[in-house]
Amino acid sequence: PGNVSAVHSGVRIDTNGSHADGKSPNNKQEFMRVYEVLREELMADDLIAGQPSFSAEYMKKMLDYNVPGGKLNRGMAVGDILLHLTKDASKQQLFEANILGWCIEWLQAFFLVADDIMDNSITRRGQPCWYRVPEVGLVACNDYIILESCIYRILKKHFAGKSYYPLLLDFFHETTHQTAHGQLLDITTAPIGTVDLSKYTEDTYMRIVTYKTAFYSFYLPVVCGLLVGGTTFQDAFAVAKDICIEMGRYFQIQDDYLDCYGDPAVIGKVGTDIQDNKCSWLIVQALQKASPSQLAVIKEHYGKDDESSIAAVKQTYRELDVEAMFKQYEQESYERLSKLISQQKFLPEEVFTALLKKIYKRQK
Ligand code: GPP
Ligand code: MG
Ligand code: MG
Ligand code: MG
Repeated sequence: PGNVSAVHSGVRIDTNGSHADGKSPNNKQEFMRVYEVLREELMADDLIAGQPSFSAEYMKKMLDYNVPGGKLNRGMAVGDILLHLTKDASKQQLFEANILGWCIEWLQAFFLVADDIMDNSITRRGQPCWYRVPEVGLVACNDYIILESCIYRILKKHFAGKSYYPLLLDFFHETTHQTAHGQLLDITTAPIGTVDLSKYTEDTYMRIVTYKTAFYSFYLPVVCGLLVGGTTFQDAFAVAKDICIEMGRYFQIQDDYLDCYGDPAVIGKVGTDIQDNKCSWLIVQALQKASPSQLAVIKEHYGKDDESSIAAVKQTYRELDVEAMFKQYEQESYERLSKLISQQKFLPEEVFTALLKKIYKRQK
């Protein structure tokens, strides 16, 4: 055993019936090979292969630019979760987990191409945002539709025969619905040209981050791992949801922190939350502590796209030591999560501790 490989679109993937090596974690090289399999399958589609070559070439370039270049935390998590869930997962199951991992990376690519247009962002993953590539521009709107449609072609090809196929489809659709409504709240809390600081409440903030980030970034990977692993136990899903939502909130609060305090060379993107008028964790905290004169500075400068206004807001953050508030929140959040994880009895702790370890005190 171990030397029988299935050939998928010319790329060899080891999927024979023997067990995946439960001791070694899912590896990145293998995960990248699955990307190539999926991309080649998509490109071999009758419709796409029949297009004039410049169109097929555009598609391939668009996929390579937007799908594989991130940290791959979400995508790789599905296989990791499967391996933590069951020590005797088969290689075929690991392959399926990695395919679902890529579906989540495709979903993320769809969201990011769209989000960067809405946020008027500059760079993403160390390169210009896709819509800023000269020959792309607003064709990016069609591209994110194509990115989303790829998910359902991949799911159909690889999962249509599975008993959990309807559940998978429903989870991807439901997650898109949740994320889009989180995004709607994010955008409508920050209308261009008007700053209404009374909108920036803790409650609105928590709704934004729960819906725009937590479901697709944490709950969806865990659900995919559970389904491939054969879990149908409802209590396991309920526990996973609670923990993943808490972890997703923490993750987005880190994203808001890094938008202002992160190093663009490390995070691969330039922060725009202050000039974009965003309901960020930092401004919500600052507003709760600000003196009347600091409030006046924020009112005057928040949401203005010029360097001196951005600097004035950052100066107020420094005076209030918002950075220390974040560090304190980070510690409390880590402790709360660790407790939630150890208190539940339905799933192995490593399913969640491995996720948490990857993001705790992250710099990017
Ligand atoms: C992160 O917000 C949330 C998303 C990328 C989800 C977008 C959802 C859509 C339906 C388009 P962010 O703007 O803080 O992310 P970043 O800092 O990476 O731009
Ligand atoms: Mg953004
Ligand atoms: Mg955004
Ligand atoms: Mg952000």
